Amino acid sequence: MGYENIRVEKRGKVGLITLDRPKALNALNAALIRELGKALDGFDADERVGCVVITGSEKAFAAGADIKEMQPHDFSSAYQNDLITPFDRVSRNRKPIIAAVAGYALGGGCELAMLCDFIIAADTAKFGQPEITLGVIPGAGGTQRLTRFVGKSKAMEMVLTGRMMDAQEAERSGLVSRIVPADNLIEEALKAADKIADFSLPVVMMAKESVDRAYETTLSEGIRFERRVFQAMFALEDQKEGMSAFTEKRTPQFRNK
Ligand code: CO8
Repeated sequence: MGYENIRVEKRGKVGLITLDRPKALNALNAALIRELGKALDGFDADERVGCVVITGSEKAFAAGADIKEMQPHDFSSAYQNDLITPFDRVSRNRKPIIAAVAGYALGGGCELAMLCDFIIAADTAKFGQPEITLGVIPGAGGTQRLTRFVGKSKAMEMVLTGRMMDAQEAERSGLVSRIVPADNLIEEALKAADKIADFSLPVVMMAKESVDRAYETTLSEGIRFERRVFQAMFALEDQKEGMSAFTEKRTPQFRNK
């Protein structure tokens, strides 16, 4: 499939997706969201890919859902041509996804970044949920995920006023894992992704699944889940290799088994 709204490439074991609608600041229209799902399907099925990076441009990761495309909807058409459910595809990805964010990550753009497993921000990044200024509320998890990331007070202020957060505030609040200079953003995100892709893929996938459980269940159930997964890992060749390599003082060669 050819892509018109994103660029898709492989850098070694990393799948790199670049949102590419520069004239609309990477606004997320239905076609872009479809293409994003298709690209993620491809990387999830490709056993040579161990991690994915989603990025945008210097000016915008994504300035939100495409307002011009949404504007004509009434309730019935918004419901029937549901833009949001296909967006959930990002959170169902089994391999890790890093969001590399420079510039604006607003509305659906902020929600897309939060659907990824972690966010590396350029020092130019700006996060916000400005939907209230358009007469709506966030629709792809903004009121829920932002609140879990930054707490009620800050999330409430951002959702109710539309105020943006800069990269420093986003890091302080726990929304992003770290800040890097804008010029090094892709390099740093790819470096982190490469590191992940060099580990055992089933272990990486189960680590991601286990951390995600923390958002879905009670502490005691999450701990029980983690313990079973930990014990099950002793059936993997990669556990034998990882622990043997440590005792033999050599670098492990994981075979993803
Ligand atoms: N949708 C459509 N077009 C957009 C969007 C957008 N979200 N954002 C920017 N553009 C377009 C502008 O219309 C403009 O196009 P044109 O040149 O044809 O007029 C072009 O991009 C450049 O934008 P600006 O001239 O406005 O650039 P500035 O640097 O002056 O301003 C801003 C940058 C501050 C980012 C400004 O463009 C802006 O406020 N954009 C809208 C931000 C916003 O409100 N986002 C929330 C959208 S609603 C939403 O995301 C709901 C999500 C629901 C679920 C989503 C599931 C996918």
